[in-house]
Amino acid sequence: MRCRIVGAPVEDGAGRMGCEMGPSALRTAGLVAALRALGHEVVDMGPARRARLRALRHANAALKALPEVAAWTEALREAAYQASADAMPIFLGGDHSISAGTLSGVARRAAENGRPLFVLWLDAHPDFHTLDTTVSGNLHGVPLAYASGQPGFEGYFPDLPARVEPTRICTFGLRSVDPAERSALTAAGVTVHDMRAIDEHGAAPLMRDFIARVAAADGLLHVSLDVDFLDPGIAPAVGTMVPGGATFREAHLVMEMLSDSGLVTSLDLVELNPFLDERGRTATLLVDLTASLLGRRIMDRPTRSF
Ligand code: 5AB
Ligand code: MN
Ligand code: MN
Ligand code: MN
Repeated sequence: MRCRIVGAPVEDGAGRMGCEMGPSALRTAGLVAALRALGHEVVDMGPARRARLRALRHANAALKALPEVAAWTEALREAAYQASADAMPIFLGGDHSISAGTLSGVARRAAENGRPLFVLWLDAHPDFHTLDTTVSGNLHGVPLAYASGQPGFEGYFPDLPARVEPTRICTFGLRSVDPAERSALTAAGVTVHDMRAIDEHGAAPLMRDFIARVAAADGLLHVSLDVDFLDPGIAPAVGTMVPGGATFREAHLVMEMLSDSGLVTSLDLVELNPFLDERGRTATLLVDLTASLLGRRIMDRPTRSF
């Protein structure tokens, strides 16, 4: 497979600084070499560049860095559209606001190719706020709402070339959902596999069902991996620690099942804050998870699943 690495050194959407260093840390942790060792052709596109800022005023006074995030969304939408023409793009965040751009770019590509786009959102949070409902004003909390066409972004974020159908989104690992997000997720018909569901059923059957749906629809699959999907005990490099996240093996199992499915067509690695890491262990874990997603196996064959 051909992978295109796209740097998205963005931290305007997060509540604290540091995510801008994410792409460097992932490169330092050996992302490119790990993918090449698996036999993939890797093209490093270097960092995307923000589009021009426009003055924007909004009634929600809490909003932070709206012009910056809107301009990044515009640039990353274009980068994602281009990079997905002939390869699997891997976007190195940057905070999660980058997914407003990456998702809208791959959604346009999918629409032009006549393929339904599915999204697996691996995160402690659904990031389903609109510009009107966010209380913190941190725009890494809105990308999924924007990309799936929730109201209130018109005139602020770039117009959506194609929206992600909310019923084709599966959020996985949630354990911090704000009241406005809860009602909006339900109304939109987004699948929610929260941490309780993972505890009760295990990650495997939930993933198997979702993968089967994507396969049955001949869909494309975008995976968005927020570091806080992982338990902070194994992934300390996050701005907001939410206890009770996915374990090391749960996370690898998700990646291994996705790898076996052969369905994943694009990937975000987001919210890594290297300033908060411990001797690179979170960056290294993200590289290892990406390797599992792209074919690294314990044995030289898929493990038999029952
Ligand atoms: B992340 C919160 N819902 O709106 C908000 O890390 C958290 O990309 C957003 O998932 C977390 O600020 C955004 C409380
Ligand atoms: Mn997130
Ligand atoms: Mn999160
Ligand atoms: Mn975060």
